[in-house]
Amino acid sequence: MAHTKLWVLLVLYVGALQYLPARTEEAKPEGEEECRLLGKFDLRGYVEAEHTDHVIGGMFPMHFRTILEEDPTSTPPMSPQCEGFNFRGYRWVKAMILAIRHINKDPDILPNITLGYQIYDTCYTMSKTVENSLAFLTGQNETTPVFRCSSGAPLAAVVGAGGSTLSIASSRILGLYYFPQVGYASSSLLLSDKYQFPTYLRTIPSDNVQSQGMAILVKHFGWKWVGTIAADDDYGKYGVKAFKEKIEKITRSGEICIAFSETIPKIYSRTKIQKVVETVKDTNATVIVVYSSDIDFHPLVEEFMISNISSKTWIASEAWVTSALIARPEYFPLLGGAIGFGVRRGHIPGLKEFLLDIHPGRDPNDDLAIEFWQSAFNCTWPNASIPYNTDNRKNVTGHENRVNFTSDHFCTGEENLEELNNTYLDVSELRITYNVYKAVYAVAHGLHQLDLCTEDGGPFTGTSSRCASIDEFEPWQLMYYMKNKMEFTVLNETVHIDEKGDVYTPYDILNWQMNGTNDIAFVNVGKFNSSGAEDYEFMVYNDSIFWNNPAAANPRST
Ligand code: TCR
Repeated sequence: MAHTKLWVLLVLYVGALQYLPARTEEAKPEGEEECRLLGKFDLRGYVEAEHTDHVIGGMFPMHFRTILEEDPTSTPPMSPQCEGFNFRGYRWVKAMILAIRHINKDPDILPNITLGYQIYDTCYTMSKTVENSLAFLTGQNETTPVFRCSSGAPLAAVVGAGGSTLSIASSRILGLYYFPQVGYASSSLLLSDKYQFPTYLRTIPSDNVQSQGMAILVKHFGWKWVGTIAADDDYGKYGVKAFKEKIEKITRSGEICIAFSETIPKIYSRTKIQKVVETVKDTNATVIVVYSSDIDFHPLVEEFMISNISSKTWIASEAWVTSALIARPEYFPLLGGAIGFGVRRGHIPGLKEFLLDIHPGRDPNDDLAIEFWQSAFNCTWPNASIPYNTDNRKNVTGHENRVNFTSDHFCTGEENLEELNNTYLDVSELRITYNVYKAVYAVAHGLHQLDLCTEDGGPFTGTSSRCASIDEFEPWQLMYYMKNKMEFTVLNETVHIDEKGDVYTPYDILNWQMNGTNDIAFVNVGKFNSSGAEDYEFMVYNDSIFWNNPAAANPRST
């Protein structure tokens, strides 16, 4: 019954985007307008919904961007295409799938239940994320089966959606129906507000903690002038805002001052980026905080390189501190010595083997595996319909303009994955990947609690047992269990998610150094542990830090 209600509400809510089902067309009462197709979803994703009791949804940035349409009003609206294969995002997807397999094999958690998954690509954009969220709720899309109706296994919860701005958008939709959502990377402070995001939980600490850590770090080293650069999103802007507030809180007035505050545009604009570069060139401040994802920061780094910026000390936010996109030896003259905060790291047994278990020849419909292979080995898979390495952005620094670029040699399928030196296979810094794994376990734990409900012990009035049945429950009933008693153990770590959906795990303080093999090493130079309040633990080993300036010493940013 409630499903029908949900369905009706959604059709009303998403009228503009919805492909109304044939059912409505058949029963067209006299005088009622015929339903027309207004737009199309094109959600390339993974489904493993056969023989599963419950499905967990996932949203991951498997691509970096969507291709902007030249003139979107001359054709019916179509979902934009994506480009720029994201190896790191793909590793997160694999971690989710592996977590589900581990849970299915584990006799201690949901013993008689098989979980499946439905994973969509957000392409790191808002529009795709909103599409995905609507598809999760309605089961309506062009390429994957309907699963939220009586026939298929129901969707229990959603894991995702990557960046904060995307999680906020999807959470506003999922929250309407009290649909549980567990984030693995969205750390914006905004998401702790349960009035706005009642069903959002996460396995990454809020940036309230990281910003406090950065402020303490700046004070610890006695820097007076600090510049800030933020990505133009809910992560960057709120992170920097919290950093400034924390500085005010822990220092006397005038002890630490903000030299400048810049933002990195969300849509590539060389002019706007060059303005940031000018500011950095002109400033006397030697310490600069950058709160941004690696994807957004990268074009600015390219532009800094062209301008030969050096001798700055960069304070890195967690989203770029260990990113392979940014931590490249050629950027070391600019960014070497950076000090940043990394969330807790973990080891996932069997992940490496699972990552290696991929081949484009296995399933001709596995577009992502084919695209992975093409991008990893710079080759074209015979008869593949997926373009390789396209870049439709205009005037991008460091790239020649490449549209529909094809490699001049074919992939043989014999390429050696183990020799691939690429972030996909790098399991040495599993931080967000580990959070993904924990997020899937959080959902499974919630389901397990729901299943353990015993007669009279349940909270739901109106049913004889006061329990929800694992075979047929509503999303808000699962949410009850995910809000209460969220303490569970994953890979020997006890995870506790509080009533605001937040976790508090310690940060490693990392410093970029060059190791003997001409690679960047993220050297652990300290620890920060806090719940955002006054009592915290902060420790840095000053002597272990590499400073990237001619004096090789703590810079005086005066
Ligand atoms: N929070 C960012 C997104 C993000 C991220 C990452 C993206 C974080 N860490 C690592 C890629 C890789 C932390 C947000 O938007 O909330």
